Amino acid sequence: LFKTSVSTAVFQSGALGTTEKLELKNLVEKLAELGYNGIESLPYDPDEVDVSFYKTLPGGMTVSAVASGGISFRHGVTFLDPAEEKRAASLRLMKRYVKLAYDLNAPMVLIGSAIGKIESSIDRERAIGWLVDSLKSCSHYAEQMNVSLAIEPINRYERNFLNSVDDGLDILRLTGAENVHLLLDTFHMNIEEASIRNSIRKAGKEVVHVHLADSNRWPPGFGHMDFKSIIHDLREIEYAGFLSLECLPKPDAATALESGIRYIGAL
Ligand code: LER
Ligand code: MN
Repeated sequence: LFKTSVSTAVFQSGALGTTEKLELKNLVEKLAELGYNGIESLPYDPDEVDVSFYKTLPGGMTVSAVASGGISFRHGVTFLDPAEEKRAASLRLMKRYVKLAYDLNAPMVLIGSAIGKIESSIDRERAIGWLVDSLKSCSHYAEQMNVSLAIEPINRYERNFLNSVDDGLDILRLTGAENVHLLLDTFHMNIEEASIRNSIRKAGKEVVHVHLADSNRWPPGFGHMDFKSIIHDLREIEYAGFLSLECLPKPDAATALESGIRYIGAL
């Protein structure tokens, strides 16, 4: 049986373009009641997080991961910003997310949209060099706190490189850090991977976190992806992390939460 969690992105207006908003307190109570094992926190700013709240979660829930998307969509900076001071700002922020993960006893920081895009004025190799340098710097910092980093391949409509598992594995190779791994998001995989099965097998032990959403980014079961097969493949690679629901709050937030865990549990 896999551990399950839900990303607060599902309920925050702004993230994922969603409009529904649930009070965090109500959300965690609902998650515990439904039998989830954890919550994935997506704080817009690490300093705004009430650490004590996350330390006393109901039902023995833990923080499955801290997501760092706020770096780009709240603070407007990324690892690949052409302006050096903005790249430096994104790195400083990322380290605050790492410290937050440590404070919340979360095993990892998720690095997705904070990576940014390669601007047309910037040479690709140079941009990848910036990314790798930032990841190395973060990984050294995170290592001291026993926190891992999970890089997320994101589909081509949101990012103009690092879209597939192969691309992610390339970045891991270039970074060469023991605590930098991969986050696989089934929604992005459905768009980018030639074979989800082969990509999961190829990623193997590098998979440390999984985002679940169906082909239309609704909860699993509302689109046309074969989750039975995905779950089978994750078992085969002996995946031991969380299956974390990161979907649109469709058909509505309560149904997304309820059907999410029911569907996963039945597979
Ligand atoms: C974040 O985990 C993600 O999947 C992105 O699509 C959000 O922009
Ligand atoms: Mn995701």
